[in-house]
Amino acid sequence: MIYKRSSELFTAAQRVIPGGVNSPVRAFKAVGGDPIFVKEAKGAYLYDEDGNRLIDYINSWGPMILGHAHPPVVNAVIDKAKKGTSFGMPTEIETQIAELAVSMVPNIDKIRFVNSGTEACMSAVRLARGFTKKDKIIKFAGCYHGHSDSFLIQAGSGAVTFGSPNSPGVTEGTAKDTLLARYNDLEHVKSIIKSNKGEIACIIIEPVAGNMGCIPPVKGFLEGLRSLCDAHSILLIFDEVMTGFRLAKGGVQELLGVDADIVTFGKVIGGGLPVGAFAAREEIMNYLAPLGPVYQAGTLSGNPLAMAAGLAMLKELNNNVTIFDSINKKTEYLHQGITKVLEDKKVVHTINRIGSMISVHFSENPVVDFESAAEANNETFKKFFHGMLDHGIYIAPSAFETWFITEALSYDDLDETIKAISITAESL
Ligand code: KE4
Repeated sequence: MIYKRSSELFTAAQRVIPGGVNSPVRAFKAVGGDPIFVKEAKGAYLYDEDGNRLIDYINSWGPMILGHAHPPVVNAVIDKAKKGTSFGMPTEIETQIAELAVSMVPNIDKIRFVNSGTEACMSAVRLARGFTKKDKIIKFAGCYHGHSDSFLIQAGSGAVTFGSPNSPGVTEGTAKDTLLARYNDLEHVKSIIKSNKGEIACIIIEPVAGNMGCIPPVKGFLEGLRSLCDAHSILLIFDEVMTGFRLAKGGVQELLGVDADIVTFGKVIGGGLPVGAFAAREEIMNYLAPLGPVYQAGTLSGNPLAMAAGLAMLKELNNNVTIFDSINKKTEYLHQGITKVLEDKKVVHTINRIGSMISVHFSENPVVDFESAAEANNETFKKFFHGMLDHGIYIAPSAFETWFITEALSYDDLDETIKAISITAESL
């Protein structure tokens, strides 16, 4: 593959944008080489600035569950834009998408829209602290809840990709209120709660982790967290920015049958436009301004274009729930294909998968938490990434990410992907 034009554009971008990107994980720093500049995308395919067609397994890090430029979403945005792009006033469409989201997701009565997953998680923690009148939070090493100060302690995704899971700029004062636990380790959570009796406002977790690769919760883990939260008056926050409206219509709460107190959303809920949201039962949400004392605001929150994209997306999913089964079957097919070719080539690996989230780890051990994810062979991953790219397959440029499957993928696309893996595996 030739990427001459992308490299030229990257050189120009670096002069005026730090690192040439507006989000670090796009920079290919972890895998080497210059990032690909995309010109346009349709369905399962990206078309880059050099005219290459790539099969996309990032899908904007999750939102494009129905494929790029999905007509109902695009048309909704076009129609809405003709009537104005932002008002800073309430609009009917905000109520429409709120009603639909509340009808799709268990345990939520009210929802507040913001502009990113970071904003949703940051606001959810502030709300939990305000509601419980306690300061400390528990997060899990390797989980990523966006770049708000409280979360950049052993964070996953781009933070760990660049070896800065604890970012400079986060004060000791902030860091001291963030307690760090091991994912899938209930005993560790119990010991932290014991050492901080009466001080913990919430536990925030990716109920299926996606920012250290895909790591599902072991049986009983989420249920154990629910019991601990009930016993100690701690709010359980499910960060479903990645899993929401992807792993099931009602997200992980529906899929695994464990109730959260607050749920955060992003990605799919915006249909590719900047939307985040957080939701809970009425008793909690009514603590938010202008009703209650917990302040949270945003000039572009509930932006009509973003709401139009999100509403069109949620309607598609709500009206065709067979999509979830179809996309899960495609992911299972891909899993089986990858396993076969990597075993044939005797490549040491382990694959984690749940629903339409899947990740390949070049490790002989099970990957169940951040520590075991970090043990995987990153050099092998780099070769794997570039080998796939050379064959027109675009996966996340980091070993600490999940592959995002889109319904737009055909089985021919999956076969092409598996074939590319088979060829790439020869040089691993
Ligand atoms: P944003 O602020 O990036 O919209 O959402 C933050 C966030 C919160 N919670 C979870 C579970 C998330 O996965 C994310 C963001 N995901 C990463 C990809 N793993 C965003 C990619 C990027 O930083 O560019």
